[in-house]
Parts: sequence; structure tokens; C-alpha cells
Amino acid sequence: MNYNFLKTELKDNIAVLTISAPKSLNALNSTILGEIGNYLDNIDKSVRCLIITGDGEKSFVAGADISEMANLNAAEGEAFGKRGADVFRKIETLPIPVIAAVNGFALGGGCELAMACDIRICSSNARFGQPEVGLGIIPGFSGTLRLAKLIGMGMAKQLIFTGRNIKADEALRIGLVNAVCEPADLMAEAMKIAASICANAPIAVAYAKECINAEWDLPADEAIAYESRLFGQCFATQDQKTGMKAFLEKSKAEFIGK
Ligand code: CO8
Repeated sequence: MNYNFLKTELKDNIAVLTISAPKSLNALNSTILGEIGNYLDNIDKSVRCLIITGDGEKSFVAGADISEMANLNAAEGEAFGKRGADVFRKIETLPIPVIAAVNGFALGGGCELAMACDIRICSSNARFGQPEVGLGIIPGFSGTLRLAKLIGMGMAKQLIFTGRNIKADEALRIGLVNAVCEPADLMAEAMKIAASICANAPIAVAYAKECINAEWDLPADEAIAYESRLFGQCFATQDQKTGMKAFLEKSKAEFIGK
């Protein structure tokens, strides 16, 4: 599939999706959101891990496209917000892990995109923030929900109410990212994490993601039951037999995703 604003690569079961709109520091307009949604709907079945990054050295995604939003009315604003939120929810519920490799500005919708991913690492020049209130809006791609979940309500409220941008080291300290690396090392580091995920049983990884996502919102007893059910389902897979047999034989398991 050819896209106007996305570059796509696939190597050893790892897909890399690069958002590329250099004139606007990769800001997300409706077309780009549509392309990302289309890409996710058609992602190759062989992919076991997806890395999302931004084109260039300056910006991951500098937010939703302000020029597209400037003249929206309330109904159009809600529709635009829903469009982004739906695409980001697709990322969150994709049955494979998604890593955000944040290579610069991750502001507004860019920070929200990173937060919809399962794992975030960033380069030392990255900047995060939710500057929306300075534009007269609020985070509209599920940022109020995910930022509070990730870093706690107090810090999320402060960042959103002030609109302050933070540097990579502060993002690491508050748990918004898992690791910071030199810009030149970012993609290699993301590939390394992806490769270590790909070495594991794909269905087990998918079930683990599903459990962690689902259990967050469930009462403890239901969450425990949810995990027990998917734990049981693992024993219906060939990869569980392969993995445990390999352990007992002191050999390396080759998982097939069945
Ligand atoms: N939208 C549109 N264009 C953008 C955006 C953006 N978010 N960010 C940057 N650009 C454009 C600039 O307008 C500029 O274009 P031009 O060259 O034609 O003037 C070009 O990118 C380069 O930008 P700058 O010259 O400003 O570069 P600087 O290095 O000086 O500054 C910054 C970089 C700090 C990233 C600066 O561009 C900036 O502050 N950008 C806006 C950041 C921002 O506020 N993002 C949040 C947007 S709101 C949002 O994301 C809401 C999400 C939820 C939507 C809900 C829908 C209802």
C-alpha cells in the first residue's frame, strides 16, 4: 500500500511506521489519521511488533494539525477528536506490542499518540507536553485519560493545566518514557526491544497485552478471572508445548504463533 504521509518498512517480523509530514513537523491532519488507521487495519499478519516514529531528527509528531482545527465548530471538533481517538485506540488494542520511538517533539496529539503505544522510548532531544489549553482546547485524542493513567492524576493535571513542555530526562523521571538514548541510537534501541519481544510466543504476548489493558478498568475479582481465563487459553496453543518442552530439554524454543 502506498501512503502520502507514511513510510513503512518490515524487517524480521518487526514493522516500522514513520509519520512523514516534514513541513508541519509531522502534525496529524485528517488524511494522516486516515492513513494510520488504514495501515493498522491492513498490517501484515507476520508482524510481531510495531515501532512508530516520526520523520526527521526534530519531531515525532508536533500535535494535531492546528491549521485544520482553527475554524472547526463544536460538532466538527468532536468529530475530529473522535477520529484521532479511534485511531489511537486501534493502536492500544492491536494484538501486537507497539513501541513509540520518540525522536523529538511529542506535543499535544503527538504525546497522545506516544501514550497510546505500549512502550515509549525517546531520544535525548525529545520534548513532551500537552499544550492544548494554550490554544483554547483540551487534549482531545484521549490524553486526559492516558496521561493520568501513566503518570498519576496530580502530575497529569499539572502538565495539562500549565501546558508546560518537559524534556526527556523529566519524562523519564515521571514514568512517561521507559528509556532515553542518544538520537543516533534511538531506532537501534527500539529494534532491540522489538527483537526481544519477537523471540517470545506471539499469542502469549498478545494475551498479556490484552490482560494488562482490560484489567486496568475491572474490579480486582473480574481482573483476576480475566487473567485466569487467558492463562488457561495459553495451554491450548502449540507454542506453550514448544516453550515448556524446550525449557525442559535445555534447548531454544522456536515459536510459530499457534
Ligand atoms: N499543526 C500545524 N502546523 C504545525 C504544528 C501543528 N501542530 N506544529 C508545527 N507546525 C508547523 C509550523 O506552523 C511551521 O510551519 P511554517 O514553516 O509553514 O510556518 C512548521 O511546522 C515548523 O514549525 P516552527 O517554525 O514553529 O518550528 P519551531 O522549531 O520554531 O517550533 C514547535 C517547534 C515548538 C513544535 C512549534 O512548532 C509548536 O509549538 N507547534 C505547535 C505545538 C502544539 O501546540 N501542538 C498541539 C496542537 S493541539 C493538539 O495536538 C490537540 C490534539 C487533540 C485534538 C482534538 C481535536 C478536537
